[in-house]
Amino acid sequence: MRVFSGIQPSGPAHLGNYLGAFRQWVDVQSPDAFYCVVDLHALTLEIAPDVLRAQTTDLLATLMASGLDPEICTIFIQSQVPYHAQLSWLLECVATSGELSRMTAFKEKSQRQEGYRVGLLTYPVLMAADILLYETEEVPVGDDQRQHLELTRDVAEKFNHRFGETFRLPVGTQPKVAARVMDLQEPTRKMSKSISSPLGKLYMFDSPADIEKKIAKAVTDNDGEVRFDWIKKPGVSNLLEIYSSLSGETPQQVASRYTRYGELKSDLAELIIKTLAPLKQRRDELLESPEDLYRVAARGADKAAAVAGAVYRRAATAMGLT
Ligand code: AQP
Repeated sequence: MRVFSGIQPSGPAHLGNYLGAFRQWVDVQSPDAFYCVVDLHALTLEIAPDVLRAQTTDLLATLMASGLDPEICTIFIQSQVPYHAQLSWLLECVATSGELSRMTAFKEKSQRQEGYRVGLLTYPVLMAADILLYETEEVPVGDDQRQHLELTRDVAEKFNHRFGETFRLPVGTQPKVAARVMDLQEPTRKMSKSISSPLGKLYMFDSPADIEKKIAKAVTDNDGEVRFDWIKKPGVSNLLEIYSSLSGETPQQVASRYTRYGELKSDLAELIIKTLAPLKQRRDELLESPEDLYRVAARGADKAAAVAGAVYRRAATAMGLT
C-alpha cells in the first residue's frame, strides 16, 4: 500500500499532530511509505529563515522519536525534491481560483494576514502535488485535512480527464479517536500550531509543569458532569477523547470513572506526561547530532526523487511539455 503524508514546520509538533497524524504514520510505515517535512508550505506564514531551518530539523527528530524508522520507510524534506514545486505549477494550471478560495483553512488564515500571500491561496495545490507525485493510495491525516484531500482528488480527476490517465486517486484515513484534537481554550476549534493561543495548544515536548498547567486550565463548562457529548460539552469531550486515544479505552469508559473535572484533568496530565517522556528523551538525543538527521533526509530525498521524478515527467509529457 503506497502511503504519503507530511507536516509543516510551522512550529513544534502539538498533541493533535501526534494523535491525529504521527501515530497513524507509525502504524502503516513500510518500504512503500513516504513521510515528509513540508517546508515549502511553511513559507505561506511569516517565518524567519533560521526559525524555519531549526523547526525543520526539530520535526525530523520528532518524527523519528515518535517511531518512524528510516530503515523501514522514507523520511525526507519537501524542498529537497524539486518535483513538488514543479508539479504544483502544472496543477495550478488545472485548479481554479473558485475551488481554492472555498478552502476553510484559506478563509481562516487569510483573515489573519493583511494582503495575504498568494501561496496561502495556492498551497492546497502544492499539497495535491505532494500526494500525487508518489502514486499514493492512502494519506493518513487528521480530520482537518478532509477538504484538502477532496481537492487533491478533484484536481487529479480533472487532469486525468483532460490529459489522459496520469494520477492515481488517493483516499484519506483518520484515526478512530482524536482525529481532531481541539484547542484547550476554544474547544470548538481545532488545536493549531499557528492559530491557537499558548494555553490552547499543548506541544508534544512541553515541560511536565506546562502540561499540568495547560490541562488544568483547559476550558470545560459549569454543569460539573463528566460526560462525553461533543455538542453540549466540547471541552470535557476533548479531554475524554485525548484520554481515550492514549489509554485505548472508549471516551465513555473513561467518563464513567470520573465524577469531577479536577480528577480527570490531573490523571490526564499524568498520562500525557508518561506517554511523551520517552519520546522527548529520544528527540533530545537525536538533536544532539543534526548531521545524522540531515543524512537521513538526504537519503530519503534520493529515494523520493526516484519515484516522484517518473510521475512528474509523465504529467509534464501528458500536458505537452517537451
Ligand atoms: N488538532 C489536530 N488534531 C488532529 N490532527 C491534527 N493535525 C493537525 N492538527 C490536528 C494533523 O497533523 C498533520 C500535520 O499537520 P500540519 O502541521 O502540516 O498542518 P495543519 O493541519 O495545518 O496543522 P496545524 O497545527 O494547524 O498547523 P498550522 O497552524 O501551521 O496550519 C496533518 O495530518 C493534520 O491533519
